[in-house]
Amino acid sequence: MRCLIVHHWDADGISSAALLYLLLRRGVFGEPPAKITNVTPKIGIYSLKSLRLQGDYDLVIFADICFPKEEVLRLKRFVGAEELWIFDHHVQEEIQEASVTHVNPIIKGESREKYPSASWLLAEHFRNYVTLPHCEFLKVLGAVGDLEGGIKKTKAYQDVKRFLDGVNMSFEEFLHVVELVDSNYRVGCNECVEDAVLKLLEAEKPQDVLKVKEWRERAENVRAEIEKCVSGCNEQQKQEIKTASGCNVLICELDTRLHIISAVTRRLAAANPEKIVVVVNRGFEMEREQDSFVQIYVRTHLALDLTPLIQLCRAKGCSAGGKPEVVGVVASPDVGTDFLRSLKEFLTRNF
Ligand SMILES: [Mn+2]
Repeated sequence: MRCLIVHHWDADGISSAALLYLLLRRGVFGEPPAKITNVTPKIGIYSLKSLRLQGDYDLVIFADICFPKEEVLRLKRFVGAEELWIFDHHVQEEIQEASVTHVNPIIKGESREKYPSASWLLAEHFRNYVTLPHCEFLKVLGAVGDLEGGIKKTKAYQDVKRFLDGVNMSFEEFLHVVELVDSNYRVGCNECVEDAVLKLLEAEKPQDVLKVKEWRERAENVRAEIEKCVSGCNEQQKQEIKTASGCNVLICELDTRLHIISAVTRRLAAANPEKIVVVVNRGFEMEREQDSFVQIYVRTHLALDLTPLIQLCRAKGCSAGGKPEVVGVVASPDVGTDFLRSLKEFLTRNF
């Protein structure tokens, strides 16, 4: 049996892929595979087109990422797989097809506190089959990766706390572990992300991650660039608009080659909890193509549901995804400027 894992590039995607290796090797999906490969789409581009695939597989598993039904089925046919599984917790349409199993309790109405990450979902889904300390580490790493400090407000935090006490690590130190794992995608390196899954399989406890020298160096550069962008936003002339119901929308423009828009948006939203924060990055370039894609992130601490934005973005030909409190968009250069205007109008009218 040969298995292909397609995973998101962030700490949750990486942890989920590593968890899948452990589960597969323990025979959770039938006889342990003779070959397991993991791939992530081109960082920042939510499209299957950007996957570099070779060879045939019997089983494909998606972790912490999903695509429209047609693309998922095309991939399955392309690699000749008989079976495909999806484990995700983002807001998406359910794929109902023979030989496709879509596991996403969030779209079935389950509470997001119960499933804060894809890693958590995997660990819970297979809890009766596998219990290893290593699984617990990966489960917690994905969840803290996705929610950071926000996890303290969820019920899941009890488990996180118990785990951290057990390995004798503070929450702040563990955030540093997340930062090191995330640095692999933030520098825009696909190979680094894919390799990080294998490195995590060797790291049995969080302290082992802190010793990985390349990750420490990457994280150092990333941290400096995030600080530069956040202070740049604070110094920029304030671009604010007001929505129909009186919310303030704060808009900030970045120019960075690193994939830090989500981190910068998170920081600005935390500093402006009464606003909807929109961050735009035009500095992000594809490696070969010269065209600049426009990345946009919207995040708010107001208890709003931003997911209707996803539909708007897709209708305008952009790729988009997210959760009620955060939506990420990639717009191709030709729709970039127009799209931004539509986005502002949409926010003004609907929030
Ligand atoms: Mn996730």
